[in-house]
Amino acid sequence: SKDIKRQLLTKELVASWFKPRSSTGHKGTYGHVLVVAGSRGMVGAARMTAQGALRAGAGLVTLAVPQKLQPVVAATLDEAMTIGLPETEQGALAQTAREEILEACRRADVLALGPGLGRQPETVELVKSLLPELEIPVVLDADALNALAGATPILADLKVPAVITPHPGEMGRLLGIPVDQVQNERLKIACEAAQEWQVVTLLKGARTLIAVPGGELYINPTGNPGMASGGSGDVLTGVLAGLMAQGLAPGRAAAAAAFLHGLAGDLAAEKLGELSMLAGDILSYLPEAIKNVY
Ligand code: NPW
Ligand code: AMP
Ligand code: MG
Repeated sequence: SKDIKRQLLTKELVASWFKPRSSTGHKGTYGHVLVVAGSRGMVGAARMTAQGALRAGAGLVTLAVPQKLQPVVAATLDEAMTIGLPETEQGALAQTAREEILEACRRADVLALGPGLGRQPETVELVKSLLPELEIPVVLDADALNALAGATPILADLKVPAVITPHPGEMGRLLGIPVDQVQNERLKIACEAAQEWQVVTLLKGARTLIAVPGGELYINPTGNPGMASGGSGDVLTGVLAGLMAQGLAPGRAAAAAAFLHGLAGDLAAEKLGELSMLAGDILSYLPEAIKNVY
């Protein structure tokens, strides 16, 4: 791993990946993100993912949730379209949601899958049977990753570009190793995961790492422990999918998302303090963070 090109992310580097919006651009130009997320008790994860994609500049966002959650997400998210999917008695996605998700994917440019889905066996089976059928790039986070613990060949066999965004706990589950081991060998583990599964691997936590298969290893300097509270990662997943929808390659999209998300967190901490800032404040400061580089 000594020959891997390490790059500390900077404002200038991230800025160089963005091109100005064409003056004649329309919403179709900037891509359509499909977010499949949420379950009873984890509605916020779904909403914050969709809002992250919107704030990152996606042209259209559709949020698909278990059907009983649709009224509440529709009523609280003006800019996103919503879909209600078949659900289990416990309010998580049912296996029969598969065809409807694939149908919605045909109208989208990128799929963000996982935040707040929960770990019910039926939802786990849904995720595992859905992934081999995908035909658009995908961001896998949270319970989509938990569903793949012990089933990582599904990751390696994906026929579409993919980014995984595990926190150290999720990475430990995926690899079947303790969290300490992930933290003690973050660099090696991120690079090996990217290489082995051929997916862009964004390993979260202080100094988030982004390993691109056969390419760069980016190190993110932005962010602060004020971001260590519920929902922060869900926002990141949305931002990342929003950047991919606009045409950034998955590796650059992941690196730019980590940088901008951390910068928004730093601006929020500066104004509100690390203790009181919320994940929703990361969303509120994203425009200012993005204006810094774009
Ligand atoms: P420990 O024990 O705390 O030290 P889980 P989750 C470890 C949804 N959410 N460094 C941690 O370690 C998510 O989207 C919904 C070291 C523990 O072992 C998911 O779907 C919200 N260790 C679902 O909830 C808001 C770290 O990982 C384990 C670490 C569960 O996701 C909240 C915890 O991970 C949430 O986003 C680090 N940096 N980070 C909503 N409002 O709807 C984590 N660990 O069990 O996967 O729990 O991350 O909360
Ligand atoms: P999640 O655990 O999925 O909610 O993701 C948490 C998000 O907050 C990730 O983007 C982390 O990188 C970020 N984060 C958490 N703690 C810190 C920290 N101490 N320093 C910088 N970023 C952090
Ligand atoms: Mg998370």
